Amino acid sequence: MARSSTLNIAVIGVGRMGADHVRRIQEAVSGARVSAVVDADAERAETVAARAGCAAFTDPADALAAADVDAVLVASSSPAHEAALLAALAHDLPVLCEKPLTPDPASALRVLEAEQRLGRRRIQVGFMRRYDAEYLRLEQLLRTGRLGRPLLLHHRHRNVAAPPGWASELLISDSLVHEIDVTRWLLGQEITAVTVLRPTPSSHAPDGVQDPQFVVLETDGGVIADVEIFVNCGFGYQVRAEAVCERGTAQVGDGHAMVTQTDGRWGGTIAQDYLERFEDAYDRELRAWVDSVRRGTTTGPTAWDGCAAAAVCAAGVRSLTEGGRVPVELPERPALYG
Ligand code: ISE
Repeated sequence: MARSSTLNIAVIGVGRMGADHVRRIQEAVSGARVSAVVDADAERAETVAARAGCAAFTDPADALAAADVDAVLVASSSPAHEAALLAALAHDLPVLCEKPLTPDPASALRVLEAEQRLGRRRIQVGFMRRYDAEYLRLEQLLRTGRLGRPLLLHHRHRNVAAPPGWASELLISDSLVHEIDVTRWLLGQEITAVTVLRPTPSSHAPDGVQDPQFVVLETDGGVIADVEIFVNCGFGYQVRAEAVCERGTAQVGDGHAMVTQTDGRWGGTIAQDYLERFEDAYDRELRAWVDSVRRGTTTGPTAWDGCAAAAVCAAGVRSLTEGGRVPVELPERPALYG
């Protein structure tokens, strides 16, 4: 599409994340507008559409057939991603799809194959840590080689409380999936095996939910990455990473934007959720996506990145349920993804 014209976006799924993206497109992104919103909950779709001044649909197919849709943002629940992605590809529309690409490797592969049949990249996956200023700095530093070869990564990923009904597997496929992507991206390596260790669950975790989990990822470059994933920690939203390299270490995510000292104490505040902690990263991600689509290209994390992450998640879920170290069954990387 011509750079000067406004990009018309259909947002599929307007729960918490999707509604925030609608607001973001209206308030923080130039060169784009929301032309349609879709949600299985008609009332919710109508409410968000009224605020955005656009059309409301309950069926993605109807929205994608509309004349004023140039691009699609998928923010529905992950089991609904495959249908939405295949529909967008059938219309040859660029898509930004929230993570995970799909909930399992088989459906991720079907999406990957559909994009390959199109012969060009149309999908960007919402691995938004890659747009966070601190993570970007860490990636750039590692790339310069100044710290030498990376040996270990330590990740911490804590949420205040998981949504009701959150199962143990979702800690892997919905939360840990970020660290899986960050590890691949920071190192430029593939993850080859996963071990999930199960400490005694927190008494604040719902009955039967394994929270926290301690995960060990092994890469084909010989790096070990560990991840504490704790989604009912109660006190704040924290996402941190430390790279240990041959000549030094680098750490991001401490969130010490401001430290106050008064009355014999020092301290700061801890963000309470990801929309707050990663607000700038989401803005940067959306702007980058809109800019690339308006230039007629697709950049950012690919469907292959989504597919590789799905393979690692599947190994993680097997390790969680069966115990032990599980090798990752990674399909061959198709030529389209370089
Ligand atoms: C959520 O979907 C996210 O993407 C957050 O970054 C993550 O911290 C949270 O655990 C997920 O549920």
